[in-house]
Amino acid sequence: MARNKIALVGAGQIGGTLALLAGLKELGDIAVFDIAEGMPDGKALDIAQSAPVEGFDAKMTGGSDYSIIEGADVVIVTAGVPRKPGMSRDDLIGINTGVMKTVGAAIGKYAPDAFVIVITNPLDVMVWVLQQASGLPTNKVVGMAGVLDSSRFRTFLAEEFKVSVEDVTAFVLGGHGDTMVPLVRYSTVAGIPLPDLVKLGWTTQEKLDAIVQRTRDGGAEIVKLLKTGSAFYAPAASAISMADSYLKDKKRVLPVAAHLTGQYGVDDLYVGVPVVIGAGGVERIVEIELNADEKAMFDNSVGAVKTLVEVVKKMESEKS
Ligand code: A3D
Repeated sequence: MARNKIALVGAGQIGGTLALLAGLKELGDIAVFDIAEGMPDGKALDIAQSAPVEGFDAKMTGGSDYSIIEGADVVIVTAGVPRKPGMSRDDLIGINTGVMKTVGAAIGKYAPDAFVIVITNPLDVMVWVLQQASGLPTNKVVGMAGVLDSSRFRTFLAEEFKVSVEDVTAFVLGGHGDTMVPLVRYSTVAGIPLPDLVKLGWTTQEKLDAIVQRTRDGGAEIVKLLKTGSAFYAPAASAISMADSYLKDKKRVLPVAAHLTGQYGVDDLYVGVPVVIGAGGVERIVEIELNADEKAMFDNSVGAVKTLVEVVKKMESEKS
């Protein structure tokens, strides 16, 4: 049986980490594309030379011709520009919309059967643009944000409770931005919901509120420290877990930016919700009931995504 093929469009900080992780986990052969000539070839060669030491088999190819992504089973897109200190994710919209259109068209041409994971910001809008440009079905095109946001939430909670990160589950809904909705009552330590842990005296409501806020600001905290770019290790690990669930038909329930057609009262937008990822791509969208407060936060987040989609539509109509 031939190995799976994973194509990475964008070979920067996240792209390089994705290539290394996909190799270490033996997800398949890896093709790395970037417009910066030589760089994807160099990274592919460097990672290939780590394989004998680490003991994995994967063919690594790099290049600046889109034909190298041909026939990919999974495509992960990080092409574009990241944030610098003082910039919001939304400031990237002008440049990255154009990049998504080009990349989407190339995926439609060379890898029309792939499962596509977009990471480029502003995430929820960029995945919408890329899906349209690619012509791929909406269940095969998703955005990575929720796995990262909930992993940040889990990290902070595990630190607060002094328990293993493995025993903390967290639930984050909504767009990837300052309006994301970490759902406290659906987040647990070994199945015990966070509000019960407050009652048990494990933490206080004030500390929990501070952790929720730190999760919302998780990306900015790292941008401020790095000074020259944004987070890349955890974003790469998060996207790899989504690719793994698709390639192995694991049917994991993961929060991803998925195309909604009426669920949660949202139509034709990509927003972060829990979904089942298996061999069919997004196989099911999990629609949970929200209380009034959660619904208000979710609607606010959806409103922020909708505003950005309108900005893109206006930009495009002014061009034509
Ligand atoms: P970076 O290291 O700059 O890599 C981006 C790469 O894209 C560079 O190597 C560029 O040469 C390349 N590129 C630019 N234009 C094109 C093009 N037209 N075609 C192909 N490649 C191109 O950035 P990064 O890897 O740190 O981040 C990549 C993206 O992910 C940015 O938009 C970030 O904002 C975003 N990001 C998203 C999250 C989410 O959770 C959604 C987290 C972290 C970063």
